[in-house]
Amino acid sequence: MTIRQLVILPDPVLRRISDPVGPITGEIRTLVADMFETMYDAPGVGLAAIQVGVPKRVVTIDTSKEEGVRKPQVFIDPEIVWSSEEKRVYDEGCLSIPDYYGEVERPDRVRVKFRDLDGREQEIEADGLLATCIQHEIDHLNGVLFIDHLSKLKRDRVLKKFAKAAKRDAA
Ligand code: K2U
Ligand code: ZN
Repeated sequence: MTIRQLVILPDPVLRRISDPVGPITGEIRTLVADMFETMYDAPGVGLAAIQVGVPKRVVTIDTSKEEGVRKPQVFIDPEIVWSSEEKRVYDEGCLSIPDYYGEVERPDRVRVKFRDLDGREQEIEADGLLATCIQHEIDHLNGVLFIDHLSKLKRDRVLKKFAKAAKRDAA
């Protein structure tokens, strides 16, 4: 397994729309293993394949809070098939937008259809942190970032800050 490099804002790769996975190959299994290693190392509770530069609709999540207890979940070609009317606000962060947080309102509960790593069709209902995280990750698969849900003023401020940092790093 390998810890892969994270794609950081303003890299335009983050704006790509990821492709369906199709058959689950050995390459996809290696990608998933590397995504978990990268996610745990960050640390984070979720990761989309585009965040390690791979435009495939693959998401890894682990919302377990207990120290030393892991509950890894893989979502291949996930799609939200139902969202609750009730909303919930969460102070979100993003491994591709380090050290920046903002309040995002999303449906409190969602039903998600996906395939697991064995290719079996699954459907779950998520609430709490898992609901917020899976919506955040599926946004990534569609080239959407959590800052896109903030005000234009806040979004432009973040984009300017990260563009400046990228220019400084390139010099
Ligand atoms: O996609 C990512 O960048 C991973 C995020 C997923 C996430 C975003 C918002 C809300 C929940 C999860 C990272 O895990 S950000 C770090 C983090 C860790 C614990 C709770 C919230 C955010
Ligand atoms: Zn993110």
